[in-house]
Amino acid sequence: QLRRAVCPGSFDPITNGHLDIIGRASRLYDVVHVAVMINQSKKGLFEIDERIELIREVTAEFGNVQVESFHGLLVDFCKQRDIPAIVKGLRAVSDFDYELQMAQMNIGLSGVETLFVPTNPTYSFLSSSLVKEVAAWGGDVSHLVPGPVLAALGDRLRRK
Ligand code: COD
Repeated sequence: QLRRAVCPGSFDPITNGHLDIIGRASRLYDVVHVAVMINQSKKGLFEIDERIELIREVTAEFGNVQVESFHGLLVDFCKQRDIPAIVKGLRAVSDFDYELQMAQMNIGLSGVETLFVPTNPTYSFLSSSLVKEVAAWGGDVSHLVPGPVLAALGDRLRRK
C-alpha cells in the first residue's frame, strides 16, 4: 500500500517556501497530493487552473506529486483518497496558534494526522500575499518564487 500525504493551501501563487515543504514531503512519502483550495468568496490573482498548472510544472522534478483542486473540507479530500496525513510548514509561532486549532479539529473530525515541518529559515518571512504586493510595486521577487511563477506574475501584473 502506497504511503500518501497531502500539502493543502491556496497557492496563489506557489512560492519557494511552499515548494521546499512539498519537496521535503515528497522524500518522506510515496505520493504527495497537493490540494489547491477553491474559495468562492475570495478571488485570487491567479485562477485555480493557472495555480495548478504552475504547481505541476515546478513539482514535476519530484516525480511523485499529484496536483488537484478541492472545495469543502480537507478531511473529506483525504477520506476520498485514503490519505492519512496532512503536511504543513510552520514559519513562526504566529502560524502555530491557528495551525494547532486546525490540526486538532481535523483529527477530531476524521482521525487524519497533521505533521509540521519547520520552514527553511531562508523562507520564514515568505507568503504568497507579500510576493504579490512586492511584485505589484515592481520589487524583485526572483529569489522568492520559481522561474515559471516569476514569469506568470510579470505577465499578470503588466496586464492589470
Ligand atoms: N514556508 C513554509 N511553509 C509555508 C510557507 C513558507 N514560507 N508559506 C506557506 N507555507 C505552508 C503552510 O503550511 C501553509 O499552511 C501552506 O503552505 C499553504 O499556504 P497558503 O497560504 O497557500 O494557504 P492557506 O493558508 O490559505 O491554506 C489554508 C488551508 C487551505 C490549508 C485551510 O484553509 C483548509 O484546510 N481549508 C479547507 C477547509 C477546511 O477543511 N476547513 C476546516 C479546517 S479545520
